Amino acid sequence: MPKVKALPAKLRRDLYRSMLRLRLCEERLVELYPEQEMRCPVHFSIGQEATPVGVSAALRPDDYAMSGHRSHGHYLAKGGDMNRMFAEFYGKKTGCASGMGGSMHLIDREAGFLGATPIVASTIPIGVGTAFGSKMRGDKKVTAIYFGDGATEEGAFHEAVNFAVLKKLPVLFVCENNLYSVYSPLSVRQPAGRVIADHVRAYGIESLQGDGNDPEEVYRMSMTAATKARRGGGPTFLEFATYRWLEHCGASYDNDLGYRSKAEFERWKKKCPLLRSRKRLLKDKIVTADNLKNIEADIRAEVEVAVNFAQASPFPDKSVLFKNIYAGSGDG
Ligand SMILES: Cc1ncc(C[n+]2csc(CCOP(=O)(O)OP(=O)(O)O)c2C)c(N)n1
Ligand SMILES: [Mg+2]
Repeated sequence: MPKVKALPAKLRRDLYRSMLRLRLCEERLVELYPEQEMRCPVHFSIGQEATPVGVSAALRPDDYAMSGHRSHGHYLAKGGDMNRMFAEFYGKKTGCASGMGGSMHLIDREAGFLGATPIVASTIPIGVGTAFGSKMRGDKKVTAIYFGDGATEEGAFHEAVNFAVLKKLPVLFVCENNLYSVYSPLSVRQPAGRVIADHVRAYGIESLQGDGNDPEEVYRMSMTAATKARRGGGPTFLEFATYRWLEHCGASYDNDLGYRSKAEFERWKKKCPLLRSRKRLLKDKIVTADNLKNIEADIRAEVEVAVNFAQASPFPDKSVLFKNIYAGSGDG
């Protein structure tokens, strides 16, 4: 591989910090979830932090992003409010979806995070619509749409890619390929030997694969794609290889179920995006051990503020229960 120029030190440090923020948020969530005060299903992305962080660093604050059921990292990395995220987990009025949505319905319009819904692939055409709007307005904004390998098996994905290519829309299709859809590995879902990125290329879209556990690689690829999109060059499909550590849904490990091997799990744990980044930053003298400690302490304090905010917030009033269920039934 040709040698690439190193990224600026500050950016490399920021990428690490941002990943640690996602990790510590979710680790705190793992501790608190069994208390049963948060009653929404939760899909963790521990192990998958590098992709949202690398993509978001390539986006501008007013660019857009959308996601699905596993969206904490996508929301936070795009600038979503941490206090309001925890409040949403607790079903509180101060939550980012007013406590009505839970973990799978995060939204922060001010941060450009236009929403997440758990119907697999459902936000892909919506994100393409957003990008279509940007193109019509000429506002130079880019939309990043996150989804898993499983979502590429949905019809909505294929229609959306075709339309984005046809209209040359400013979209980053970001596929986090973690090898599984719930307990089903790719081998029982797609023909042997298929590479998702190759398959999708047939639509006439630039389609690339990258290391989804390396925030710097994700950043470089996303930056190239975002710059192209902003200049009118159309969409890019980015397939990032990564791995979820915890069970599909919930705060436990589920390796005892036998749907994936211990050896595979251990192999991916060694590729922990934080571990690798930390090693590289120390080796390149971008940070010291003391810097790392301070970064961690700062983030832990921020997370505690968010948890306290959420716990101290009131529940929504019962009168809102039937609002926002059908168009026109709520406040907007
Ligand atoms: C249309 C639809 N079908 C099935 C489900 C149930 N379901 C929820 S998450 C999930 C797995 C999706 O896998 P993938 O897209 O690879 O995302 P990952 O969970 O691996 O991040 C499934 C099948 C759903 N929510 N929506
Ligand atoms: Mg998957």
